[in-house]
Amino acid sequence: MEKTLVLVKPDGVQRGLIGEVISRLERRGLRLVAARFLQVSPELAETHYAVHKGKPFYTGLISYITSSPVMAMAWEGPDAVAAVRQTMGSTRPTEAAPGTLRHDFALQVGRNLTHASDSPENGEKEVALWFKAGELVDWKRDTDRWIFE
Ligand code: IDP
Ligand code: MG
Repeated sequence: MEKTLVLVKPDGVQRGLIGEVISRLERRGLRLVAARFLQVSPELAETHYAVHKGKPFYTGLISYITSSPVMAMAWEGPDAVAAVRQTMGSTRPTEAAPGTLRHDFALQVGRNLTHASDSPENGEKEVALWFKAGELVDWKRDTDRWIFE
């Protein structure tokens, strides 16, 4: 089953929106696999955002993600990566579709509430970066057959 990493970033945690994010992903039908509430170290932040190193917003991005705890989660489902990114909305909140998290709860790109993996390959990589194999729970829900075809 495809897996994706979701972070409720420091702004979402400070604003009390962890439950809102989880609730939307649950209602969508995705299955929670792992969760960890943590203060992100500069090392983890730099590895996670290595692809953005050198960009003008990089330094601000590292201070943003390390400024307060985050809620890190792994979710799974068919097309989990695309489904979660759709529920999050576009990177820039003013370009995010109405009804998405970033539209409904954010205004600026530097405070856009969530992270979600952008490809199945990165989903695998990021879940492995944030969680040890033993922290991923392999389970079935009674509702799975009504959500997964
Ligand atoms: P994504 O989070 O939608 O995948 P990316 O392009 O991977 O977007 O950028 C990672 C994060 O970096 C964004 O979510 C946002 O927090 C931040 N970011 C991206 N572009 C800018 C910018 O132009 N100014 C400030 N922050 C930015
Ligand atoms: Mg990204």
